[in-house]
Amino acid sequence: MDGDDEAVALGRRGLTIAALGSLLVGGCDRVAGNPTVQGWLGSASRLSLLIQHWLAGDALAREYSEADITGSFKGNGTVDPDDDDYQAHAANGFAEWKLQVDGLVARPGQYSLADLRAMKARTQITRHDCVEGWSCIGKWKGVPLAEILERVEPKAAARFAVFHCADPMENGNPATKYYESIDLIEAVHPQTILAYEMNDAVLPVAHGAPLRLRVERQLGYKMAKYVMRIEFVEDFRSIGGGRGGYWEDQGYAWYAGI
Ligand SMILES: Nc1nc2c(c(=O)[nH]1)N[C@H]1C(S)=C(S)[C@@H](COP(=O)(O)O)O[C@H]1N2
Ligand SMILES: [Mo]
Repeated sequence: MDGDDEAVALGRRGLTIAALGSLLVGGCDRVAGNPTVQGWLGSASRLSLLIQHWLAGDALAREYSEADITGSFKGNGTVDPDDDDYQAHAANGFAEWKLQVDGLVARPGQYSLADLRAMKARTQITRHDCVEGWSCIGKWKGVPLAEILERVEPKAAARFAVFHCADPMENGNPATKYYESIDLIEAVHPQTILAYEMNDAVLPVAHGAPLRLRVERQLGYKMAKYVMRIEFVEDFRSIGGGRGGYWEDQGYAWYAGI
């Protein structure tokens, strides 16, 4: 682990893991009285989501040691996006690439890889479980998604983060690009990161370069590779097939908790 990984404070504005924990203990009154939390969790339904998530078993996914890392981590699904824009960025080492963050946020932003690398980083060695029945252990380094939320400030109506990816899933057809979504509670979980490194090297194209999501308590298909844009929304019914993700639209569960 990196030195600065230890205390994953959820930001300058004071929303820390400890604060989230005390919300559970302290109950609704404390939330209602806390204007920082109110901005994100402004409604009773969001608070109940928070409580459900944090009470649903172990809060952190297991982390492993260097010795456990799988020798050749399988690349699955798309391993080289069939998209001209993406290929141009890849040819250029993603030097001109920027992550777009927009939707229901107070301050939409665009972040280069250098910008993301300058933010707080987290490193974690975790097991990736694909719904197909295989698992690999890998080491990931990236920026906690909570850091991005701190910067863009989701509005009270925002409930989900939607990850728009570069890769078309059917014959280069841009209407079939991979996408995924998680709720804001999962978004601020300390192990939810946007990874730009894998096993101490720059994230390879096969594994989602330049940036891929890690959501360590859920199955592999939630972990969007080739993330180009994060959109904050109130609901995802108008996106893609309306079920919150490419595989969800084919019938997989939206909540893929392990
Ligand atoms: N953009 C995008 N993200 C994706 C996929 C994909 O095809 N495209 N496949 C998903 C599935 S099913 C799995 S198991 C993992 C595979 O990640 P890996 O290639 O690093 O093993 O990525 C997930 N994220
Ligand atoms: Mo998967």
